[in-house]
Amino acid sequence: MLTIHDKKVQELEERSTEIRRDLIKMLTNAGSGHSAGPLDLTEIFVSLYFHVMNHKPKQPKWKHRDRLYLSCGHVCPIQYTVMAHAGYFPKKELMTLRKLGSRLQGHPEYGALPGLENTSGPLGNGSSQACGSAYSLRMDGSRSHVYCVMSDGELQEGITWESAMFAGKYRLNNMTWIIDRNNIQIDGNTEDIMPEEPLRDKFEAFNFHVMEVDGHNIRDLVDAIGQGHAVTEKPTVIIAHTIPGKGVPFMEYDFRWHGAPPGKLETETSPKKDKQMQVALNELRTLGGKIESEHE
Ligand SMILES: Cc1ncc(C[n+]2csc(CCOP(=O)(O)OP(=O)(O)O)c2C)c(N)n1
Ligand SMILES: [Mg+2]
Repeated sequence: MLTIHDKKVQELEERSTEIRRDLIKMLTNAGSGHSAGPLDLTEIFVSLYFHVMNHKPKQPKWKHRDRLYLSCGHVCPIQYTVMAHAGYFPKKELMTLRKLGSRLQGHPEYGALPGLENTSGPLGNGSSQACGSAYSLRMDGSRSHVYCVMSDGELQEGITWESAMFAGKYRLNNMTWIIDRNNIQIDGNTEDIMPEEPLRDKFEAFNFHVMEVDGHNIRDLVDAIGQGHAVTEKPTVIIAHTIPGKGVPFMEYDFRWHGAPPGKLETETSPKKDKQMQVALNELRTLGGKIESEHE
């Protein structure tokens, strides 16, 4: 049974702040990349890698590991940052994001970096990759659990629903999907571009066990994941409600930060480009957590 103590929640909250700070620095240094999704997925990735998943960073191919399939590949800066903190590769490599020859490309490539389970970027594919993995692990009698992190924009891809149909039919109860329900996609708000609601009803119709949580509340996330483990005969989907750009107020709720790093976009409410990284780092202090340096 998956549980979490108050002290651990606090530790993971502090870790989340440190990770958001590293994210801001790496994105600014790269000069391109996505900000909104990675910032809002921080607690989800921190909970998975630092509490939920059974894995060994120094033995990335360990047979009994849980598997994490990232479907919306463009949010990989958060996965890279959390993996570096977890010990998969040196933290200093984060500064090579999107550079020529780097292992940390703008969309993840299977085989490039130890610990990645799949290649992603074309939206929608991760859910079917996760289904194949969950199905075959079950055939092997494995106790490993399969997680798939996906975005709400991906729910507009037909393949997502094909894989949902498969997961429902084969009752893949060794699989949990976590949807980043941040309500934005590349060009605007999801409900304006292609309405997705009622999501809960849709997933229930596909034979999923559905839960909804605040995607920034580590305790609620961990509890929901634990409840999902206990479900028999059905896959689980957790609709995680998040705030795009979470932690950096001038980015929050604004879809224009979907694909822009600090320093590359000026909005009515943002600081001037050259001040954005510093302002973002200062604002993150108010979220709490350990501060590595008073002078960036
Ligand atoms: C099949 C496919 N179509 C289009 C794209 C281009 N694209 C990349 S991200 C994105 C927005 C999708 O929305 P979401 O994943 O919810 O983005 P976020 O919440 O991170 O802003 C689009 C259309 C793509 N990567 N793959
Ligand atoms: Mg989205």
